[in-house]
Amino acid sequence: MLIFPGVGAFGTAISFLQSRGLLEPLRDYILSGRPYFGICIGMQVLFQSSSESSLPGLAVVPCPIELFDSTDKAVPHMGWNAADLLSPAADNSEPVDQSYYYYVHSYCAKYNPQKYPSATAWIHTTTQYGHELFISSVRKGNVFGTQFHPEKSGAAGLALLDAWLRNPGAPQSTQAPAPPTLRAEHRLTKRIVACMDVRANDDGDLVVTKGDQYDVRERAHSTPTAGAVRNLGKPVALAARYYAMGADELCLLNITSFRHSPLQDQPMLAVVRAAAESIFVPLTIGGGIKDTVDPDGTPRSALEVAGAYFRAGADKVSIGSEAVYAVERLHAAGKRDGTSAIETIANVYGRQAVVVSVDPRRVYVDPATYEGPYKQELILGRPDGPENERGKAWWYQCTVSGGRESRDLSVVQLACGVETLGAGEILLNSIDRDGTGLGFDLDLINLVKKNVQIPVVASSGAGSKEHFVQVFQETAAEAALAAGIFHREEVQIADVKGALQAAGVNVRV
Ligand code: 1PR
Repeated sequence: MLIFPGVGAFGTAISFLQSRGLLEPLRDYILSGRPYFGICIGMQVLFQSSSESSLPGLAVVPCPIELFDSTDKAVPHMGWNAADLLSPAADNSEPVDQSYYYYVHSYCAKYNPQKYPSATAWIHTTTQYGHELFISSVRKGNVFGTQFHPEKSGAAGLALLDAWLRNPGAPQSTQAPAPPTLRAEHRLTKRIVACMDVRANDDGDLVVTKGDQYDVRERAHSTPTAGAVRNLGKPVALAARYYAMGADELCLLNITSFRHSPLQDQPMLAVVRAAAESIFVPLTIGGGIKDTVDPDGTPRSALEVAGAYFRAGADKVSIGSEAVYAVERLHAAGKRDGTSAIETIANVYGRQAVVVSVDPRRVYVDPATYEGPYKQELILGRPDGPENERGKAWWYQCTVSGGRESRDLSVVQLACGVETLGAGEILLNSIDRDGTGLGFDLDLINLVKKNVQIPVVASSGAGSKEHFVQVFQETAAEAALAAGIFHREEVQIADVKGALQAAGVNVRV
């Protein structure tokens, strides 16, 4: 049996297979009738072509892979969505069931039986994203392919893999396939992300910490721990707990790795490796994804650093400071030069694997006299907002090195710039709201959402389950992230999802 999982760009996948002499053996294997299971790019290579690249695919499935239409939705399609069977097996032995599965891709095989009638026999399930239907899995004879990632789809995905391993041949269906119909709404769920900020404590052990407005040291002067790095537990244990509690994604941010080379930072790689062994939802790793030089003088590119994290088990990498510098260079040159970490990583691993973590801080100004460059981006404090914000006006300035240094760049400039460079998602923090429990910064989220097409993860300030309902009702964020309330067990992930369901927000429960 051959399982070919993958995340990446179509052209890179095909040219790697070609250059390693694997393309023809792969075709021969598939045509030999032995069991094949392709996941994501491992499914896409079965198709005849992709608009992502000029290289041809294996052409086992006679239809092309195309880019999603981004006029009515965020692209990439990222998160948990359904997979509807076209013709259920007579004995109900299909591995795909009514569960939600995890998707992360910008390109897909569009459902178009009129244009590609000979591909119809391959269609196993379809899925709706926005107002487009696409082929979310193919199955015929010895071949099975899923656009979604069973290995990242929690218990449902593990059950699917188990069922396929037991019975890899396509079961016979007695029913004629029922053509899918377009629904009024797609079923992509809103995602709940648990975030762990990781750093070495004063004894050199990696711990999960949590700051208030990015200050992670204990403040209370009277306690014996005053001034020490706040320790909220061990990263792998906490990650496993959040997986078991139903988090849709996990995020591990190495918050001090901008100081040194992460390839020397074996404990962080070990944390990722250990977490990925027992956690079957997507894992984003951030901190120190940049070109760097090891202490022995060996240069390491951001691509190498990211590759080490992907091989250790990360699904996405999150870039902070380096993204700010890259957009500054983009503005100075007026065009992309292909060398930034965002571009080089997206080129090999696909844009969906590149998250940009943004750390904006408010700059308060007098709206009556402000004539600076960010006039169009000014926000006026809401009359129903937190008391200390009412009647004030501000713009959002980007920072680097965990908020330690401010740069002459607004959050809108950064968001648009990283989208141009090829980022696939924005993790939108707020230094002002971080750790305050005052709720997400809705104005900030709406401002960024209005300016980009890629998905946005709302972060910072969650203090109650109602804040999650509010962020999804009042903004178009695709996901919401929290740290402190989950670490302190003030709110359970199940309670958040219960409140969202009660409010009519589609979530995975
Ligand atoms: O610049 O590429 O090395 O990346 C550094 C990464 O580390 C960035 O993603 C940056 O956001 C993060 N970081 C750096 N310093 C800190 C700090 O706290 N001192 N943490 C830090 C950022 C913010 C969120 C937090 C939410 C939710 N953490 O991730 O989890 O605000 O918190 P809440 O729910 O408790 O309010 P680079």
